Amino acid sequence: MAAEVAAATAAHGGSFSRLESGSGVADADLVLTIIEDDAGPQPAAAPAPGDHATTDDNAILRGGCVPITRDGVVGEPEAAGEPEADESFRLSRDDGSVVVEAACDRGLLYGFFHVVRLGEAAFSGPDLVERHAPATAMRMLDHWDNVAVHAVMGQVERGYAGGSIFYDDGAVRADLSRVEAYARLLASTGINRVAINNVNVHAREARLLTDDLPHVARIAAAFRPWGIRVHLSVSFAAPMTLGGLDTSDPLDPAVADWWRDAADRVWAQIPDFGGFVVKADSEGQPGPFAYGRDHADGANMLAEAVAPHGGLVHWRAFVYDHRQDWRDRSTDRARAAHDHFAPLDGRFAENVIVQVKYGPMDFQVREPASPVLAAMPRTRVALELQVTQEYTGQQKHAVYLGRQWSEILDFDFTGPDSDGDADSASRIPSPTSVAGIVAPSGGIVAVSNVGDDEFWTGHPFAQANLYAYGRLTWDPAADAVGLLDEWISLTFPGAPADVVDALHTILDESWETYERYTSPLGVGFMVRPGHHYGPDVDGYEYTPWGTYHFADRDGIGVDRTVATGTGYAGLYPEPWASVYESLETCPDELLLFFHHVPYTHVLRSGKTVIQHIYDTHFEGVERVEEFVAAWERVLGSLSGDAMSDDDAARLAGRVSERLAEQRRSAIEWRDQINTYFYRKSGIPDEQGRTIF
Ligand code: GCW
Repeated sequence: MAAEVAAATAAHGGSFSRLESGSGVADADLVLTIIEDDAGPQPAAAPAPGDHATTDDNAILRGGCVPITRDGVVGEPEAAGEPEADESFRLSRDDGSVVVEAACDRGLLYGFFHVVRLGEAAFSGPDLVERHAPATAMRMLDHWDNVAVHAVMGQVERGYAGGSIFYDDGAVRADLSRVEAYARLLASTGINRVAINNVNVHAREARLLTDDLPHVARIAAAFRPWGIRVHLSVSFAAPMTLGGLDTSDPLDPAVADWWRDAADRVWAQIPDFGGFVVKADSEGQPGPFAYGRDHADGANMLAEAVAPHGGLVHWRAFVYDHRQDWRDRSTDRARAAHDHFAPLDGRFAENVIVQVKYGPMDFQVREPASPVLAAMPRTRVALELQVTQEYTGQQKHAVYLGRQWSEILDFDFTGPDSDGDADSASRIPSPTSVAGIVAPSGGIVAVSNVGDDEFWTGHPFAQANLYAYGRLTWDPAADAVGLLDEWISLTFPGAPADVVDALHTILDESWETYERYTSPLGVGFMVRPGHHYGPDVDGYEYTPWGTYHFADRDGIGVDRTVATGTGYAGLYPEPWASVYESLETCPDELLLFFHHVPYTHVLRSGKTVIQHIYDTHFEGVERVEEFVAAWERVLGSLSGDAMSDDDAARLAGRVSERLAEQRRSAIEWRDQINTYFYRKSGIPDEQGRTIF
């Protein structure tokens, strides 16, 4: 296979330069040839049709239009808001021969990865013809990487996999070979946009937009052959800090001019640049509020600057008062994004995407879907997920998040009993589900979990999250455990059945396991302030951050009802507003998010709240102990044909060390949570287990 791919590579300006390695497909089974068809412009060094076909070919890629060359020259500019260049492909199998056809080279790329993913299975089974297309054109990863090492956050904010793959020693890396490999890796999952710096834009990082542009252009060149566009996070105060103006008022013409010039300079160097990501008036970042303007004023001014280039503005909806008074029971952080953004629906420019975290708080292990997603039908909205495990074990704990994301993507705003569930057969999400709302609109974004760590993600199993995230952006209806299967078979090709079983034992329900031993019933947080790792029940209880549980001797939970609480439940469309409002219908797993209840309140499961807390915390630790045992049982089976002894030893060492920490941490969570609530409530565990 390698020779044919290499030949195709030359024709496509290097696009396929590395596809042959690590595909896991035996040489004899896959011979690739790219045959140009009539659609679209031909690449400069296009092979003649059939050039690389050989008589024993049994897989052929056909494709044509190449809208963007390796140097970033855009063939046909895409109008803002138009669908992206066609990324779809057609796969047909006829008597064991597989043909992938696509109108554009990106479709070919995805078709190629599809065949690699299927492996031997691509060539067996009945004849078929399938068309594959991504559910959304916007499949993005945001890096929270800093150029410089930040005093408190380190280099990568909420990064748990070492330093940045983009920057080193205060500058863009001279050697971007790791970024090239990363680009291939992301493309194989379906990602097509990457923001390369932290949304908290510090002084050094602000200059990526100006002084560092030639280096940003190098990063863009590394991503380009893989169909991935680069975006930058920018500071709203840049006209002042970089431009020397005395204001960054979005309605001041000098400010708008400054941004227009800045955008012109970016696109002059990077013709396929994606656009700007903005965190404004949030957690101390500058924004339009300082000038009495609102988020639409701010976003639209930037949108106008990037519009001539087909650029986008991702404007984050993560806006809340992080200096609130805990004594003030009327302020509810959960309401904030809705209160700020819903009234602005219809005012945002067409090339603004309002980027909304999946829940109303902050990437907790369990939150209801953000009502903002359903509240802005005249605005392009994107869903924001967090692949980096800030609140879900920081890549020390094995926590597979694919299940959580599937649940969020499937959440249907028309109600729990409607038939509007994402239809996995047709792969078309219900238009009223989260996936259905964002797919034709702003798409899906997530915070990356990758760093310069030798396993990319710190915990080797956290790679499964990166993989599943990309795959879910392409197909939000994909089965999350099925994606885990894919990841296991691609990452550990040929692994013996006991290893595969152990990986499933550990990962399949690891999200629920993590939920069990940490904060209960949707109440969230209870983590140590600042770094957010490990338990601290009252860590945030009397702080300005707005993340409270209100536990006292009688009960726990936040009253977010319309009748007696903050009114948050009423921000949902019916029937959810009523479902969440009522104690009878509120789902158990979100009970303490919506209600303050006595410890003796009986859940729909039949257990009291306090007994549920005890039981889940004991069970959570027991499950982690099963993870440890499952891993120990297969340590001797890791090395084999597909993994050298050295690789197996490195993998075993890293995973064992992380599992030991997960076990220690889970016990710490169990004992602190159980003890805290036992002491508050005075109610003993029905089973008389040890509580301190
Ligand atoms: O979850 C919080 C994090 C911050 C982060 C912020 C955000 C980049 O603790 O580190 O800042 O969210 O999403 O902007």
